[in-house]
Parts: sequence; structure tokens; C-alpha cells
Amino acid sequence: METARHWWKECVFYQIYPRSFQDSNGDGMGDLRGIIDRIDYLVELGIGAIWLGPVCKSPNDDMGYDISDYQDIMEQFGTMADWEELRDKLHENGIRIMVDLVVNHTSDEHPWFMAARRAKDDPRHDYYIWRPGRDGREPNNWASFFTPSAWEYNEATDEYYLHLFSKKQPDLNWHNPAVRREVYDMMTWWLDKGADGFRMDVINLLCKTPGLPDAAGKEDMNGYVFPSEHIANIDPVHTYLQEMAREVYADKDIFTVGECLFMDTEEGRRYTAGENRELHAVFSFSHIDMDGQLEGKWYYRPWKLPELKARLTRWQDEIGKGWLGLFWSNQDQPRALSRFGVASGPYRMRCAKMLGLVLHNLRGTPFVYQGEELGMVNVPWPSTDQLRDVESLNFAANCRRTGADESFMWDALHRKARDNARTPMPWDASENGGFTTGTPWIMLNPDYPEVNVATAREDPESVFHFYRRLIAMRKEHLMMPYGKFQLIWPEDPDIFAYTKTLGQERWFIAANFTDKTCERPWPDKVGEPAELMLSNICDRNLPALGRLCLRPYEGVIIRCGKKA
Ligand code: TEU
Repeated sequence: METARHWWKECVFYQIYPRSFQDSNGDGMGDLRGIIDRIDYLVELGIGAIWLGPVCKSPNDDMGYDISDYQDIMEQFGTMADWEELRDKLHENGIRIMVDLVVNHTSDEHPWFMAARRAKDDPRHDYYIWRPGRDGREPNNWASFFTPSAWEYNEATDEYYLHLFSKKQPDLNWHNPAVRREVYDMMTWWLDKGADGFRMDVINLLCKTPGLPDAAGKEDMNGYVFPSEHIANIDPVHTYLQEMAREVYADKDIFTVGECLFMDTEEGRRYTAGENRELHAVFSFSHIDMDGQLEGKWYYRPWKLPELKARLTRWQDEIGKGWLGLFWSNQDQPRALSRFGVASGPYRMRCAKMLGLVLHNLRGTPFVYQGEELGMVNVPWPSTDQLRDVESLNFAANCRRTGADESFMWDALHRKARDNARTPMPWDASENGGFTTGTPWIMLNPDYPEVNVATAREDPESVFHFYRRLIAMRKEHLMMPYGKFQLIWPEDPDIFAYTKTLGQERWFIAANFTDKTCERPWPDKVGEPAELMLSNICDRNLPALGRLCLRPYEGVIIRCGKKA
């Protein structure tokens, strides 16, 4: 084994988007008590840890990713006592709790920013990033993720402040040691409270190119340029993360995973496998960015299976002694099945299982995003009135303002709007899917009467039960986390196949990504088929000697040769 054993490599994480998981008080919004009430479900799934989306005080311009108090709970979600009860009940059930750490920016309603914007000589002023205007306009040409410009004018000081996200999310100035101290103390406070780790929001964007030069890429529809080369992995971000690790968690058995955008494998290794380990794992977006163009995610770029395999393989091969968080989707992405599989028709649920089978056997720690285990898909949004996300709404407004084609706008929103992943968890076929007795803050996916937890529980062949088996298998087989990955048939346009090898044991994983039956000569180098470990079709047999035949969207795990 190239890597040390750790609990966080050997369990599956489940991502909860608190606002959409379970409402307990009828206000139409999920809350902490709702999660407490559903712990049985998590136990039944068999997961070992949750990633709890942001629950701190927030004006919710970006659904909790705009924090106004890091040490208090958003009223809509409950109280600190609820958080503590959730922690205790999860721990009693052997489930760890990883919290979301959002420290690239705060809310503009955070007391630090409210003081900072008042006067240049306020001690908090330097907590954020300020620049004078240039020719009566923004200091540079940077576009933000969510709004036209990454700058907002502040009258009281006659300056602009930088916000890579919405204008209610000013970026913190990480070069200020006082900011770093505040963050480390806050993190320690959460660990003392019993958090088992941090998912670190856009953690590789903390530093920006000194001098904040204009970005060189292509102008977007508003005439700004997205500055990816000036915001990601910029020195001294590694130094700061090493400092963070040293000050907060180097000596603790916790888990940290960094959400890292615009990162290549070399940087990934530096974050997770350097001499002074900064993070335990990173999320790479290489396979996620595949279907977007340089101008950004809204501009669809078609893809083919060999490219998906190549992107995932590169990370498998090059992360070295580091570690990956594995995911098909999260709260920012379309539903996995709509993006990588087939969202309707007879093979929908089979395909959902196949995607799970492929992901869970890669080397890394799998993250299941809520609803993925039900085979949820994107939403047929009837109008922009149903959308809730600042990113979707700003995009729609920009499209309309600049006269972009409606069909371009709708194609983009249906494909990529983050709202697709944020519809409420459908628990049963009753009104609002059992999510709330009130009016849900965002519409449910209209397929909830068929696609819901109660229905899935009753069907032994559901995606839900298949995910339970996958999750349980990981507890029995060190192969899943630790086996060495090797891609088979890189150019095959239809089949994703790879082997995992650990000691004397070898598994062959093969999945058909098409709606036709595919037959291939058995790849001799993987050894002879010895045992069918798992398949997403219940009548599957061990393949006959010499050939492999996979039905539409069929996926198999086959042990080959001798068992260790
Ligand atoms: O996401 C960062 C991020 O890159 C996303 O904004 C992504 O580019 C975008 O969603 C593509 O559609 C993190 C959080 O996961 C996201 O929910 C927050 O909105 C964002 O940071 C700001 O905190």
C-alpha cells in the first residue's frame, strides 16, 4: 500500500445540503432538527461521515456561503443546542461530522466588514481587499463568479472592494496576520466543539496575484474577463495552509478536504502530499469542467467518454501519496445522472447505479450528494421565477439585459443551474414529498411521486439499496480505498474499464456508458474471471471465458485470478 490507513479513507461521506434535506417546523426550509430526525436514514445507508453544508448565521445571499457570524447558527436552521444534539446523535451512531469552512470571504453583513467599510483607518479595514478606481471605473477587468464585475464601489472610503463571488461576499485579505489568527481561532473553536473536520470552500483562492493585474482571457458578455490565472494557487497560499495546519489540526485525527478550482495534479500533490501536509484531500474539478468552455460553465462543450476517463485517470495516476475526494456532483453542480448518464427512460436507475459503481472503486474517498442515492435528475424549470440561486438569477438577468438568445439561456440553465441539485429531498409521495408541511423555499423535482425514499426503500433493486451495498462493501474490502488503479481500454468510446490491485488480489471494474449492448474480447492481462463481486443487474453471471458482454449501462466488479 502506497499510503497510510486512515478512517477517512475507509468510509463513505454523505453531503447534506441543510436547506433542502428535511424541514421540521413548517417554514419550508430544511433545518438541523430535520437532520436529527433523519439520522436513521443515514445509519441505514451506512455512511461513516457527513459533510454538513454551511449552517452559520448568514443573510443567505449565497445560501449560507455568505457568513455573518462564524460562531452562531442561522436562525432558520435552529440553534447551537440543535447543532450539539446533532453532533451527539451522529457520534452515538458512529457517524462523524465535517463542517463547511468558508473563509475566502465573509458576508458584507459580518461585523468585520461593516467596520471595514466605514473608514480607511478602522483597524478592520485591512481585513478586506481595497483599491481605488481606475478612470472612474473598477480597478481592473476581473469578472466575478456571479456578477459582472468582481469589484463593488464603497462610497464612505471612495474605494472598491474585491468580491470573487457576489457583491455581498467581500474577499478577506489573507495577507493580514490578524485575519489568519481570527480564522485559526474560529476553527479551533469548532474542533473543540466536536467537529471532525472541515470541507474548505474555495481554499486555493485565498491569495491573488500581487498587484491584481488585468486578466488576459476572453471577455464575457459583460466585457469582463474571468481571472482564473490570478486567483488560484497563488503564492503564498501553501505557506498559509501549512500555517493553518500547524496552528489548528496537525496533531488531531480530523479530516480536511479542500475545494480547489483551477488546480492541476502537481498542485493537488502539494496540497495533500507535501512534506508539511496542508490538507488531507482535495476535490479536483477536472471532470466537472470538461463540459464547459473557457468563457465559463454556461457555454456547453460536448464531451466523449475517453475524455472523461482520461481526466479521472490523470488524477488517479498523479495524486501520488496525496488523496482525493471523489464526487459526481455536489450543491453547485447539475445532477450526476443528467450530466454523465441518462436522465429518463428505462435505463435511468440502472445508469445511476453504474455511476456509483464506477466512482466508489476509484482511489479516494467517495462523497454521495443527497438524492444521488435515489437517482435524482435535473429539473424541467418552467420559468426563471422558480430559480433561487444568485448565480442562476444573475446569469438570466445578464442574458436578458444583453439580449442573448432565450434558447441559449434556457439550455444553459436546464443543464447547469445549481438549483438543479438544490430541490428538496423527496422522502415519500405525499404532498411536498414529506420535506415540509409548509411552502417549500424552492420547488420539488416534479418526479418526486415516483422518485422518493419510501419507494426506494421498498424496492430491493432500487438505487438506494445498491448504494447501501456499495457502501457496505467498502467496510469489507480494503481494495476499494487502497487498491492501485489502472485504466483498461483508454480509447474505448463506450466502456469505462479499470483494474484495482492490492497485494495478490485484483478486481476488474467495467461499465457500459451506452444504451446498447457492448461485447469485447476479455482483456487477458487482467487475469481470469474468478468471482462476481457486484453488478447493477440482478441476473448477472460471471462472464464466460474469453469475452465480456455488457448490457446497456451495465456495470460489474469481477475479482480475477487468486484471492489473497
Ligand atoms: O463554490 C465555488 C465555486 O467554484 C462555485 O461557485 C462554482 O464555480 C460555481 O458554483 C459554478 O457554478 C463554493 C461553494 O461550493 C458555492 O456554493 C459557493 O457559492 C461559492 O464557493 C462561494 O462561497
